[in-house]
Amino acid sequence: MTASPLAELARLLPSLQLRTEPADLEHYGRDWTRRWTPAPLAIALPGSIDEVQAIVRWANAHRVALVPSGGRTGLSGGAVAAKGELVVSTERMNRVVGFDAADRILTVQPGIALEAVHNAAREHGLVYPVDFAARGSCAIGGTIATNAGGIRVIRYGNTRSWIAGLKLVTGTGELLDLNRGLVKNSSGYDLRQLVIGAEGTLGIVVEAMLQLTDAPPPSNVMLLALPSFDALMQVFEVLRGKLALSAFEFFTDRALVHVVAHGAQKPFAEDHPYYVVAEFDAHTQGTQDAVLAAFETCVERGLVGDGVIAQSEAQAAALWRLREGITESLARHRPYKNDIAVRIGAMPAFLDETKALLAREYPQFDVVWFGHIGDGNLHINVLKPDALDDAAFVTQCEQVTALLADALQRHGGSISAEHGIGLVKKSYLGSTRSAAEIAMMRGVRQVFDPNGIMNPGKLFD
Ligand code: 2HG
Ligand code: ZN
Repeated sequence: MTASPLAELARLLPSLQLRTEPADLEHYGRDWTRRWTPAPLAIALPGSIDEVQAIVRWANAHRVALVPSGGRTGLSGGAVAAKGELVVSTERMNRVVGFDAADRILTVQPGIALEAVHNAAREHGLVYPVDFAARGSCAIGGTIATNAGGIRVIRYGNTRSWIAGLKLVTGTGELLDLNRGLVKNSSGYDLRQLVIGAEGTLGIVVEAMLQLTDAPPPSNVMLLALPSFDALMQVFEVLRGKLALSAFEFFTDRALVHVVAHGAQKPFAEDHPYYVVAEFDAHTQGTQDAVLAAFETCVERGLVGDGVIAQSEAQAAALWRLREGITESLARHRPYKNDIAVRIGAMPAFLDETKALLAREYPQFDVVWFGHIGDGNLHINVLKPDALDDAAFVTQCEQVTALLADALQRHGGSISAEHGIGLVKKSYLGSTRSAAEIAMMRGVRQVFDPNGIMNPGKLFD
């Protein structure tokens, strides 16, 4: 690549912020996967939809690959730029565009952080219910690109359920205004839903209409220690029958070891194999009784080893930290991430089988399981042993993922639940989607992006 296409871009758009400093290439070229060496051509920080369109048209003319980039908190390599691409960062497009009270729609630019969306919604007495630990750093555009899930999917569903409309600059530079906030719109293909989860391969989301909803009633949190995964599933059944659950999250003893080593408070004197953080509405007089009844049922059936209910907001936050702090606590072990989904009913068999398989075939690995059990989503992090070099570790982890992919195929699951396919899971896409489906996805991509400039090499080659 010569410098001239970039010089041409600078000439075309004199007010466009373009960065080529090595520190910027390094910073914007990587995401939280940290596996690839960043090597972008340059970083563009457009400030308007017009600038994004002009960049895409320029990229088509010069066949320059573009990597749409938000908070780069992704765990599948979807925002990595390691092959001379132009990173198109939405960082400067981070404003609330407007609020429509009648429709309860907050319109935002794509670079706004999820937490800023939460705060803006709260100012209107409402909530945007998608939530997860990276809320302070991730950008809403990235959550749309991956159809992010998070901790309250059992009540609210994924990002997909909350996007009332979006504006997309397609791979040809066309601006599409999709769905425009309509609740009902039975007028053919819902292109908005195609874009959600497309990992930036169809275009760049330049504006989103977020559906807000009523703030939930006050909640409380309990932490339970459980003797087995089977018990955990039974506890889920009991609790969802007796309480209005908004989250049901789990982690294993290994996750607890790491999160405690990272500064969280050890919750119980004894060790237990499994733990659950359950959040539930706690606004009615009857809740206290229901909680006690649920807890008693679980104890009578021998399902619970120990338990605690938060007595204050600070305690609730401390219990949540045990779950939400896991990713950060594992980061220094350079974990290889797996983010799988199976139907809830298939989870015990999948977990028992794969946990035993991994312990037998890869005893050298510390494998940390945690995730969103209420919606069938398990995070399986394989930690790098100090003795193993990076390349050997990745090779072995890819064998682990191949085993998981095989088990997922048998159990009817998916190789990515909420993190996307990106670069990390690209070679396993065929274990989750049929050849016919992948061929159709390629066809769709061809329509939106005939020159293949949008995030090439992600999702599929
Ligand atoms: C979570 O649920 C995130 O905490 C991150 O999806 C999961 O680090 C992971 O593997
Ligand atoms: Zn998660």
